[in-house]
Amino acid sequence: MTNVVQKNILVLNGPNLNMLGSREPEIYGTETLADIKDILVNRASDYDCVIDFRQSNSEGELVSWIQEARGTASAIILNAGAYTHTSIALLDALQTAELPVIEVHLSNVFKREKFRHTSYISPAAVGVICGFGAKSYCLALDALQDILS
Ligand code: DHK
Repeated sequence: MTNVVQKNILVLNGPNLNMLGSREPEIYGTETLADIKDILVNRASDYDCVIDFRQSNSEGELVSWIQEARGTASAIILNAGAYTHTSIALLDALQTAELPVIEVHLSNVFKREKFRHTSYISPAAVGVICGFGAKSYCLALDALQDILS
């Protein structure tokens, strides 16, 4: 008998990502956050994964969700939006979570303004995926299959 262990993947989205679809579509694409959730949930059905997909504009709420993930989630996929470039609080929370973290961005931040080239959260991440639009999230989920197996 095979023992299938289901993995809970917490997918966190930071500020302004609730505006996807209408927000600077030439940079972020035309898919909404709901579209991205659907794509990811669909992809997760190929794996033994459950997706818990959330968005907040509040740094504190994101910190609380990361704290709660310890002991309940198997891994975190995080697009921290602009907090990527500012938040020591998110870095501290991620380092305490003791979970594999994949940092994702829709856009290629390295092709953009210099302030987007710095990430405060990368030191807590296994890896960073950026520039592939909604597919960045799928690539993160793919990467986690190897990490979690
Ligand atoms: C999303 C944001 O909201 C920006 O603040 C980041 C990131 C880039 C993204 O590409 O998904 O700089």
